[in-house]
Amino acid sequence: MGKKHASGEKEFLTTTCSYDCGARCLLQVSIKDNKVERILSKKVSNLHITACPKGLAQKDVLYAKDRLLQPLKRVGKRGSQDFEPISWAEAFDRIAHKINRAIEQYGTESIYYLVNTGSLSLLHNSRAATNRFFGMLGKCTTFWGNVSFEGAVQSSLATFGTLFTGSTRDNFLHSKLIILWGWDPNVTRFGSDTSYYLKKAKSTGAKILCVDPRKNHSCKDLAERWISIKPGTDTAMLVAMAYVMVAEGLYDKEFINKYTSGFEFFYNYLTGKEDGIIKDPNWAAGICGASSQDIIDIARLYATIKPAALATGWAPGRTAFGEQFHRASSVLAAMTGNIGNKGGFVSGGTDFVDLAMIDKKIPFPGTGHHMIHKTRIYDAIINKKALKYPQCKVLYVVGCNLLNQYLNLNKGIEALNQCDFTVVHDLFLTPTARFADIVLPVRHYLEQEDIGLPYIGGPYAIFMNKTVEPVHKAKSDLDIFTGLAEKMGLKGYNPKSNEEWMQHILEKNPDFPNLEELKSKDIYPFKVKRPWIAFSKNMANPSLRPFNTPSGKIEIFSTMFADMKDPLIPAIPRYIPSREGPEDRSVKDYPIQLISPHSKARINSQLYNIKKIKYLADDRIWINTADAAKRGIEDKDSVLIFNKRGKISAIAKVTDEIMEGVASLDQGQWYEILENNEYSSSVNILTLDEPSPAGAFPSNTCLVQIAKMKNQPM
Ligand SMILES: Nc1nc2c(c(=O)[nH]1)N[C@H]1C(S)=C(S)[C@@H](COP(=O)(O)OP(=O)(O)OC[C@H]3O[C@@H](n4cnc5c(=O)[nH]c(N)nc54)[C@H](O)[C@@H]3O)O[C@H]1N2
Ligand SMILES: Nc1nc2c(c(=O)[nH]1)N[C@H]1C(S)=C(S)[C@@H](COP(=O)(O)OP(=O)(O)OC[C@H]3O[C@@H](n4cnc5c(=O)[nH]c(N)nc54)[C@H](O)[C@@H]3O)O[C@H]1N2
Ligand SMILES: [Mo]
Repeated sequence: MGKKHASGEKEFLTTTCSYDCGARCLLQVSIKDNKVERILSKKVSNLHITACPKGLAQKDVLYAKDRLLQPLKRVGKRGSQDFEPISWAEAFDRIAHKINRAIEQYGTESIYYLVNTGSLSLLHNSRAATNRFFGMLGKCTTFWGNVSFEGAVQSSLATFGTLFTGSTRDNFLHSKLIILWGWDPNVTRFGSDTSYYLKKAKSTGAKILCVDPRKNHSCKDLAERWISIKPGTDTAMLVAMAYVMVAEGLYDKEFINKYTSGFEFFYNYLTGKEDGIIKDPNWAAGICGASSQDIIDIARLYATIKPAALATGWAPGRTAFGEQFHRASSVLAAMTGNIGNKGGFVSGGTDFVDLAMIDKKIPFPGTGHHMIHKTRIYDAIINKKALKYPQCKVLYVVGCNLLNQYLNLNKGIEALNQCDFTVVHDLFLTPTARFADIVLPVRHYLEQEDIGLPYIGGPYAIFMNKTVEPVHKAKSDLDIFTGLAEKMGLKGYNPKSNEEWMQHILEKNPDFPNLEELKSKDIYPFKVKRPWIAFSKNMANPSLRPFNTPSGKIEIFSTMFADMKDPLIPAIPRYIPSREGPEDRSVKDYPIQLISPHSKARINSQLYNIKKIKYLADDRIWINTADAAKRGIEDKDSVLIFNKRGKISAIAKVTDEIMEGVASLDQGQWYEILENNEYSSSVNILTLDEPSPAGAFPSNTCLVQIAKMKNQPM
């Protein structure tokens, strides 16, 4: 099947997005006179991957009036939008000069670089292109900690010895019970086919429950019951569920004996043998806000309905002790025998081991950088004591709207104001780009060839056609670094053509077809037995050491964590009360726990500037009816949300679909510098830049106060 169908003067070409929702939907693009006319979702038989409105709105991104067309140099104040166009030659000149001078005077470690989500396609992958460049430059300073799911990463490594704990989404068709725990896939996707299979599972009789501080979209669409829970207290509830299973003899002893190690330590913790505190439902109810009867009910259901999926999202892991959430839910999956089986589910990060995004892209040399946790980026730049961190002389940011998406934004402004020289690659003049000295425009994926691979769901690959010629001077990250490397005399940065790189990437992975075959098809489904289920092989053959952990078993007692000897990273999963949680003393002044979910209308902060998609946004702050009444707040009132770190404003959505004591404001609204008592709605003005002990990015741990604005806008 060719994919270029001529019909009159129109052409149709297929591609997919390269966004960080992880889904990859087949888009059919119609083109006339080198212009994209329309984008539609293209059906594929046997795969259920209908595109979402964000993918279908890409014409508006490609032709957005504010799209960057050429390199820019800042001429106004930092944070302003005063920039002047310059040529690529001048941009490379200036950057090369600054980098060379910083290295001469302060060493390579004074070059800080940060790359985040940007493009996640395989060829023009922002991370691979950036890491390769700075890897060749020498020992620079960069950042660790996956902002999305480091809690899950650490938990999966400790418990299972691998990151790949998922299964193909058709596995839900075998689940008789599905608990959506801090998970809203009808918004966040988690694979193009996830919503389809969840809906189908429901229609064929699966019982679906939801545990979340909010009655979220998926909860409304799918669940028969919503159990509300205070953010950051999930581990207490999970632990009490484990207690019920132990007390009532409901857990799968055979599974625990055969496949796990260290259960006795967890048992002693649950029953109070260890510390005198029995972790029963009454104990947990006092912490998490769910009733003890709800905890008992859900424990009994999960222990007795088989198979069952405790389907965990990543948001509960983005809390001050986020790793404990993923660990506790992994232990419950073991206690109910729901690992490696049809219809089970294991908490974690990525899906399909052989197709993982790791090392399947452009290789990069050098891993010897100075590493700082991502939440510490501003401290490191400000570097008041100049002790712990190398001095930052150049900050190089690729595909990251740092000054919006990272925590403690006001500290971020202070830091970026202090940077000697900042470079940003982006498609738009984002809040972060406005603080840069040089901004370099990147291409949209509709303007270049590439390979798309979902990181969850599928599995399949999509050849991404170049649908139109770029109508301006933007380059891909790879081309930008190629130009800069040439200017700086870094030999061997890009020895291959794009075509050769794609061949190289495909050859490295035995599951991929060759480039010719990939190009000849709209979509290439991988040949796997469905459902593909992580650990099914380990379960089938529990011979000597089926798991890649020190004990060879699923580690309920983690040797990896025990070796750290840090009471805040305990060897068994534990509930640990956290700062800015419901048990923190600062609730006196800031009594509301604020969470910031991902928006249906955006991918993180992307698409915020695209009008066509605004209709999907819910940018009001959800506040419970009782909390609103106490503050004299009515629906649609303007409110101020504040704590010690800053102040933002938003319109109130007064509702019982969020529990009392919790508020929710979608992340990703752009920070704007405003005057005259006007406040931006960028939620990270309020969050604290402090990682969890194992390195999670705790955006959902944040206490605030909310008040009605004195002067309501007309
Ligand atoms: N439309 C859309 N899709 C996206 C993205 C996007 O921006 N927009 N971003 C993508 C990216 S980068 C990522 S990392 C994923 C994020 O995926 P997740 O982290 O799973 O998504 P969130 O929307 O943050 O939160 C999911 C649910 O968790 C709830 N929640 C928040 N805190 C807690 C808690 O402490 N406990 C419990 N039980 N529930 C809690 C929220 O109310 C929400 O309903 O989504 C990806 N998909
Ligand atoms: N409060 C709060 N904060 C959060 C979260 C939360 O739940 N709550 N979630 C966190 C999570 S999970 C994530 S992943 C982060 C995301 O944080 P970021 O990685 O900063 O995500 P985006 O806002 O999508 O910014 C990506 C930028 O890359 C640009 N871009 C797109 N394609 C390309 C390309 O090919 N090359 C280059 N150079 N740039 C490109 C886009 O225009 C955009 O400005 O936010 C985190 N921040
Ligand atoms: Mo993320």
